[in-house]
Amino acid sequence: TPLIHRSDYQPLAYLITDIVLDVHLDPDNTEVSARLHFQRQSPEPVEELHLDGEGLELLEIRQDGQTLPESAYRVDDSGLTLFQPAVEFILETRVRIHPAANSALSGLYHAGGQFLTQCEAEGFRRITYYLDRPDCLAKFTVTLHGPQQTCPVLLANGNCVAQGEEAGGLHWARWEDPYPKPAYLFAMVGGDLAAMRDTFTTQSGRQVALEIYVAERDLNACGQAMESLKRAMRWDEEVYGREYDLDRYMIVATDSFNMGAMENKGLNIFNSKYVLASPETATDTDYLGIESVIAHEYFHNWTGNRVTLRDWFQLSLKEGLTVFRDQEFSADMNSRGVQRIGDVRRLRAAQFPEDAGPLAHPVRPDAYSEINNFYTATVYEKGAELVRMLHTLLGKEGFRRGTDLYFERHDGHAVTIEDFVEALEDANHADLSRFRTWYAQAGTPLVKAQGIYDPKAQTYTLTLSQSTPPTPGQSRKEPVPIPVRMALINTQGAKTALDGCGDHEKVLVLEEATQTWTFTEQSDPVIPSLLRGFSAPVRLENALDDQSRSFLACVDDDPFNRWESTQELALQALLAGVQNPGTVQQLPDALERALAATLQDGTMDPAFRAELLSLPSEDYIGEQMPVIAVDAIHQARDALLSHIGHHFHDAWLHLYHDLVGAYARDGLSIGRRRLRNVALSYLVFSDRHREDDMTLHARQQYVQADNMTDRLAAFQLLVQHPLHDAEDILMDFYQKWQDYPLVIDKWFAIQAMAPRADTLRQVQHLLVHPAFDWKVPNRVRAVLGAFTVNPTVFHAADGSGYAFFAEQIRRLDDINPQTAARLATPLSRWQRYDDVRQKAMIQALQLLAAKPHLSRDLAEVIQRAYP
Ligand code: BAL
Ligand code: ZN
Repeated sequence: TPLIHRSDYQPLAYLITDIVLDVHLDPDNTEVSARLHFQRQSPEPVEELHLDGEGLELLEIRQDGQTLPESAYRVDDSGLTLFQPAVEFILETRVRIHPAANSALSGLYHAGGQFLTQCEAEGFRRITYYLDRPDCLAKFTVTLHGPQQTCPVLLANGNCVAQGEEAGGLHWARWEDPYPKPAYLFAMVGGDLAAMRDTFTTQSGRQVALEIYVAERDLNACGQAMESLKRAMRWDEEVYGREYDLDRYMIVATDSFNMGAMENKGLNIFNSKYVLASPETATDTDYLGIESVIAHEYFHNWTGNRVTLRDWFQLSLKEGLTVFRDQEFSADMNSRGVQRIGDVRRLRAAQFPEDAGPLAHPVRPDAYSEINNFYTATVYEKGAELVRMLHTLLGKEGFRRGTDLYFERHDGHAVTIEDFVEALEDANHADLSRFRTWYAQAGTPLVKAQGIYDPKAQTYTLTLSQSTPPTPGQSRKEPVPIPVRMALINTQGAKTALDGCGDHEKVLVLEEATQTWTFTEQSDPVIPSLLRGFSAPVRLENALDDQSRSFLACVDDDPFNRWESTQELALQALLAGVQNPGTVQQLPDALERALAATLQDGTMDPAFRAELLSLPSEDYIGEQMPVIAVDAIHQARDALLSHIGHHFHDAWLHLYHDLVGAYARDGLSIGRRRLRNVALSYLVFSDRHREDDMTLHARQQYVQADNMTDRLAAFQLLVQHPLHDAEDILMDFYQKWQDYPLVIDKWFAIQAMAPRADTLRQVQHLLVHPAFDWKVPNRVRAVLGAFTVNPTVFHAADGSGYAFFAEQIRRLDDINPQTAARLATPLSRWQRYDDVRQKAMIQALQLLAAKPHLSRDLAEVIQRAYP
């Protein structure tokens, strides 16, 4: 499949100033009439004007009111080409499409009785012929026609300007969006939906109607979404000075969606996972997910919609910036430290491996074959880290000056990452030329730190060096400016003054391959606390002994670094256990001290304590090894869990009983639930050393819980316990929740993630379960996605996991290529495993490559994974 290169960008030869759409919704045969007003922009005439179109049946075509002769255009698989187009003209087309057969969920589709659209990145071309690229900004007017009975609600972007009834039980509604926009932000919806309504008064005093559209029975599950939306609207006014610009903000929830949500102008369409929540059906994590995704899509109204992208290579311009904004919003709404730990966990779990494998690409990629494959952790999460570093380098006020200038300059335009960086520079008279390398260069830099204390001179000298390993297509790497937030901590656990200026914390910028800093007037030996708050997306090798780490784990006032020190101690114990299974027989002293300090400190935020007491994941441990020792990692981690459980058994039991409380949704209650469930899991793991059966506690909690957080935590422990028979619990859970798709997704996923000998067989059964549906991405991800994060089963040494998985991806590719391609990416990590697994993974990739009618999406992933 051909590659599209960033360097090939050409400005539009023609503008489309207005588009008027008329859509007759029908599941099997929808007709779309489009009236496009073209104006030539290029000084020279063009021979041909190509409009994108995919899977459209052309019924009629007219130019300036006249039917166009066949000699004046050509239709092929990629669209419609007009020959020798005039300087200015009106093109009218009528096409037929088939929403019910659209299982790819791109363009207009009919699912769960609703008509929905998804146009990002290139779905609009599946609705009508168009210049389907983000720099084509047009004013949209849309008239929807649909049956009263099944589609009482007809929505599109902007304002509803007219509506009426028509013959045959039909009705219609006309929507106008006053803001010119690219087609990827277009949306329309038709269905039988109820709305939860509220209002928001903007800072300038305008009233905005807020509407969340869901199935009638879900109306009582929209509270978190609505409250989050109002908080996000207020926050964007306060922190960025950005006000909402339409009279109406609509959100529609659907169970059938490829992504988490979509920021269509004034009409967001959401995966119901990020809208619906009640205490009985949603966990605390689900509630937080809703808050952040609702905010994310809302924030796009300025970062993405009002200022949009020139081309898809700039995707991180809106995604990196908007993720940064939603992370900061969540940090302001909840605990900043815990938020940061979660963000870094996600970055390390998804982005670091991507950046270290064959799918590595810069935050601003240079080439793609299928843009849908670039909605990646690198573009999103690493992109957000780059914005965070800019924020750190310029300071809060400087960053705000920069974004103010960015909005002022580029409102209503389609721009580039370069424009963003320039606005930050110009507003601050700063030079960010070296920073640009971050956008162009793939790979995670490794920073090594070496410090020497000189008691005679009373100085502490810190040497930092950086290197970035090669990535595909980039063998040589430049140094990048790395902001390293740091402090020095003395033997009393206090931060010392740095260089006598009274500053106790500093941001060092490591720009060269190696740099040295000397801190004077250090009368005591000090321990460096480096990369505080995870101030840059790098790996840090900090040569500290266990004692110093344990000390930092107890005293560091930077929440991230305190957590990191504990994680590092746990990691060392785990890696030792992997090398030599006998070593996990006891708890290393340094780790024991760190955990004990956290267990004993009842004054600390319980959510933060829960983080401090949780072990690194199997995947994270594997990432630190040259060859991922799948089974040994699992065993070492299990062993350490059970040792910690056993060693602190009484403390866990005490916590478990002490933290009981009535269900409430405030931060403290959430933290208490989280910590209590950490205690429960250690108690269950401690079983292996004891007579008493701690699963009884889990069973009791499962039965008695009045909320999904506690119920699910217990459920997961029971279902995933390698020795426990949880058949009755599985049945009970299914029966209770069978009418709640989001809860049943959890039921599927927890089974698929169970590290048990019979899991593969179980997953095979799940795929033929009556509630399994290949057309619903959430359900597919619940089984196949969860399966890939079950290391010992997916990576079973006999290759059974890979072979099974590849078969399923082949099947899925014919139904939903975008989801198939995304799910297949774990196979790209084959180099990280032993020879036997490598062979089996490559075989799985070859099985996929040989598939007839391989989609462009999946083909590109396979091609890059195994060139
Ligand atoms: N633009 C796709 C979904 C999101 O990132 O908001
Ligand atoms: Zn986004």
